[in-house]
Amino acid sequence: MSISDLNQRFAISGHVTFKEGPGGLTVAEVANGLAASTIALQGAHIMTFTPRGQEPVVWLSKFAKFAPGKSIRGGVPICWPWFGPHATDASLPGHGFARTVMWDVLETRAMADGATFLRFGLVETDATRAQWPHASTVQLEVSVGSALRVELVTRNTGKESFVLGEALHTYFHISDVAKMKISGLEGCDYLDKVGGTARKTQEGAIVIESEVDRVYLNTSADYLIEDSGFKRRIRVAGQNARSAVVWNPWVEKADKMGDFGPEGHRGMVCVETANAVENVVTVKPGEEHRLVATYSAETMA
Ligand code: TA6
Repeated sequence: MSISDLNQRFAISGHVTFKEGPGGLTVAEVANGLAASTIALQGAHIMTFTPRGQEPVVWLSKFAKFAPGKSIRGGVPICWPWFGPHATDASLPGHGFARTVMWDVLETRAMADGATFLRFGLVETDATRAQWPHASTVQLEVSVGSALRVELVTRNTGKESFVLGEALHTYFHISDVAKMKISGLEGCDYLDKVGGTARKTQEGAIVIESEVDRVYLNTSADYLIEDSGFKRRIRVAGQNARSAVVWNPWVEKADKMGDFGPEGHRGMVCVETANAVENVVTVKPGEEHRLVATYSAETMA
């Protein structure tokens, strides 16, 4: 659909318009009385989220590359229908294909509380069907208000069950990694992916002083990103999510990736709401599975 068709069908004054964004990507530009957000139709990728009068909550690399078919460094990449490498075929893209293919806009709505609601649906093609030969649909529901609520909805429309891995791979904007700690995962087992894959147990809050790449398993609580530099706490509240991934590439890996920029790793941390590794989900015929994350920021004394 062209940008003018999108605006005719889905723009709402005081809430959302559609335009050409960086790299020629079509974006939904949300601006209401509570927050602003930019969402690319490629990947239904939430690129920014900034509550009114605050620092951005979501981090987007200043060196992000925007191009058709390429994942954007930052924002909320959607890992679907698998997380990390594919279980049996190493030639398939890491974290699945949902973040790099086109999604349609299905609905926009102004909410009674001033938030803006948007619903996107992944566009199936021969290429997606070749990678995921299961009868299914996947939609992303986003509410942009004083909090950002994201719901990834997978439906099994076929006659066979399938196994799904998924993550909302959210990059958070922090003042400095040295001024940040993450609580809520104390006592959880995790797979430490730095230098092998060892199973460990989290003791105390998470402090990041070197590369961190961990999949926490069988989780349930809210996670709090406490940032003494910005004097704020970002709350990550998940539903139907049994894993959490915490990632910061640190210097060497970020330099190799080429889209972080110098010292880029210092201003971000990924805290991902997920179902991964032993927490993958079986979706039965006719069933719907809904992965939910709500991100809100609170001032710290
Ligand atoms: O979620 C953490 C992780 O899987 C890391 O291992 C790291 O490589 C990262 O995601 C980024 O992956 P990407 O494919 O976006 O470069």
